[in-house]
Amino acid sequence: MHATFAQRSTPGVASAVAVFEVAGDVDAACEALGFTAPTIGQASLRTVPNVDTLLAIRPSASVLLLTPHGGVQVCRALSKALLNAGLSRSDAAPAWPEASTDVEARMLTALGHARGERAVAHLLSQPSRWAADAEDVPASTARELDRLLHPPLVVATGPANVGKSSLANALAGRTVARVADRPGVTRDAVAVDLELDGLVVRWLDAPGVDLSDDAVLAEAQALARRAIEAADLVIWCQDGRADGGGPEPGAGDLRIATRADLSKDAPPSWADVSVSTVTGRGLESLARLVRQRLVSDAALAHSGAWAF
Ligand SMILES: Nc1nc2c(ncn2[C@@H]2O[C@H](COP(=O)(O)OP(=O)(O)OP(=O)(O)O)[C@@H](O)[C@H]2O)c(=O)[nH]1
Ligand SMILES: [Mg+2]
Repeated sequence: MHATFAQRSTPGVASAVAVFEVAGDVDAACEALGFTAPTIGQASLRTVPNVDTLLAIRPSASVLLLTPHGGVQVCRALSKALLNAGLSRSDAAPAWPEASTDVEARMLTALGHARGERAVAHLLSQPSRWAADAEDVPASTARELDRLLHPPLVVATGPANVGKSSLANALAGRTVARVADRPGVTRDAVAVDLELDGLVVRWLDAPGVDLSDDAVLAEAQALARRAIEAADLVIWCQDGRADGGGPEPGAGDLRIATRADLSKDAPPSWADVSVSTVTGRGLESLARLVRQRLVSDAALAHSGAWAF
């Protein structure tokens, strides 16, 4: 069968209705999809099994417009049904002669942009899952897996002079932010892409939250607060020896006790992990915790097909 399809409405964006255009051998395409082709020049209600009941409009012999409900999941399911029926995507990636399926071609294109060990491994496993008609991963899992391709924003915040910038440098393995033993060193937040436990994240090293000595710093803090609102994960950093007690309840999604080498005591009970940028202690655990909070072990272990 020679038939192609393209989603004409914006993929990945929910709307009242979506529009898919099928071109080529429309009769064979409809048969493969499990319904009778509409008469040329007419619009009829049709049901794509397990997907949706939709309006099928046939303006000419070789063109069919399908207008399902516009939810993201419905569109994904229809794309999958069209691929399974033997149609190829005309809006697919550039040609990959070595690809034997449309999904493989899309995977090769995605691979070209993918960064991070886990993104690559997960993309490589998709064509066989699609070929085996594996169930779709649930929407919540897809949202986590999408972070493998679109680096999530992580903001490190906390009091001044506790080692936030030193942490960014230690995780990056190079100097990305200035460090000094006095509060207020970081002004404008410094952003760096880091691979943490196989996941690339955009790490933002924010200025200390507890200083208000000048207008420039106050402005930098206001910008950082906006970044925190948009963040996928907020990391609260505080010196593990803090006498004033632990962080306020709700400070950060993950709480780190810093400068662990300076304390002989057990890590404070408020901390999810205790780190030292001098000895390297806790850095690997921190990387794993960050990755797990953003892309859970359960999402990575899900055997379903991911519409990457
Ligand atoms: N002993 C020890 N010192 C550290 C550690 N991490 C950072 N420091 C020191 O702590 C001081 C402050 O470090 P920064 O990384 O600049 O702290 P910051 O939180 O970014 O500070 P601001 O940008 O001013 O908010 C510096 O003198 C660092 O060398 C650590 O793990 N152990
Ligand atoms: Mg700093």
